[in-house]
Amino acid sequence: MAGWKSEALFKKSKEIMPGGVNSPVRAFRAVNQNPVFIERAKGSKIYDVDGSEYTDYVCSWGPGILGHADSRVIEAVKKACNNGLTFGAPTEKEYVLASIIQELVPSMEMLRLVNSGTEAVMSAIRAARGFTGRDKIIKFRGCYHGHSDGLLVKAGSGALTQSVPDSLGVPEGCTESTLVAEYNDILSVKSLFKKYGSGIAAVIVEPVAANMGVVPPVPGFLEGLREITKQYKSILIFDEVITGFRLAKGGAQEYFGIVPDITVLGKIAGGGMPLAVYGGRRDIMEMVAPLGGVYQAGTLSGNPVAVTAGIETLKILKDDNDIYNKIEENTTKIRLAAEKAFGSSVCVSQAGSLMSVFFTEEKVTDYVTAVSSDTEKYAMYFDYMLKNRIYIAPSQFEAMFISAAHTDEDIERTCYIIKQAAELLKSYMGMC
Ligand code: HOZ
Repeated sequence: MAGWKSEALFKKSKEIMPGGVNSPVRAFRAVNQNPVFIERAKGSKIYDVDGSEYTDYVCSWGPGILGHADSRVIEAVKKACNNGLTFGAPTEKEYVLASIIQELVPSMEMLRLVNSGTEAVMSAIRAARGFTGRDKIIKFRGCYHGHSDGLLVKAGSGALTQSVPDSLGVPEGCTESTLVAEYNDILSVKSLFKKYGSGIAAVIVEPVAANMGVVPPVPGFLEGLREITKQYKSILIFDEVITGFRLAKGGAQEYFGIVPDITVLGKIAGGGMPLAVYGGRRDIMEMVAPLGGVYQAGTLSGNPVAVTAGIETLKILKDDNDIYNKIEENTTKIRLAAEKAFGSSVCVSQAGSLMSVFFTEEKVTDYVTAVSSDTEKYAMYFDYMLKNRIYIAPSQFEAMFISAAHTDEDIERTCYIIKQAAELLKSYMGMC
């Protein structure tokens, strides 16, 4: 529960910002609460303005793989700030970051640094369209690729949480080229290709859907996408904003062994600063201005401070061979604890260090099964966790993120609180 200072700030904020927030999912509406306002964070903990400490499993929605305010990243960022905040001109550091990214994600033969995942996806799609000379794209119901017009169609994340998967204010013309298939259902993709094949520029997918809760790909799904896009000379875009540098050093494409034509990165790539990336096959990226006719630009693209945070974070991940095992093991501990505590009344999904507890007896493999989750039960679960100072996503349709800063003690306590939450919910469910 939010303390009085959070409540007071929320009240004032609502006067000047829609819903009192700068991104809808932060408003805690789905869980019938008011948000806690955060003052600072360190390691696995965040602290609100009322002085409460929480073990954080939102991790800024993914960037915080090292935990908060890692001293190595902070020191580098401080130094970078002293040298100037923005130049609007190229720097050596941009080249350094691009090289590290390319080394870790070799399919990105050429790449561009931009500011947000939304911008990176928008640009990636433009490049795919420019390259193929085709207009149509396929996205998947419940996947979220930022809030650009053409992609706010059957979208996940906040759009699903707030029940606006198809936003107002988006002209029909902007979405008429967006085709929607079912995640994990390759037949739904095949039938769209059968109908529109030579008109489809790209298929964009979250290789692990993580914006309708975490829904891993079923065996054969990503392989099927790779095959059919090759067959129709269409571009396969992996939106790895969440999975990039999280599932493995080389992201989901390394984890599952499928190479896309274009990759979109964000979150971890900027080490907690606003930075995102799109890139891929050289022949496609050579279409981007000034080399080619696909336009994309930005005053703050490759911002030196954000780039520094990205470089330091990726260097740490690149040189550490234990992080990925550790965060996946810790996630498995929490998943097993949740499965044991709730039994068959929930479906707990996991991919690497991402997980979700769905309050449904169905096996969650797609949009329909994801939304079969009882969101009221999720709200009760969230409430119990928050009261016990464990900060998880205030929406069923987001992921739980485990970081390298979570200690054994954090994990043990989290498992214990989940067990207590399950007992409470079971007694409540029994009463219903
Ligand atoms: N962009 C994040 C997608 N899961 C959610 C956070 C937000 O929209 O603020």
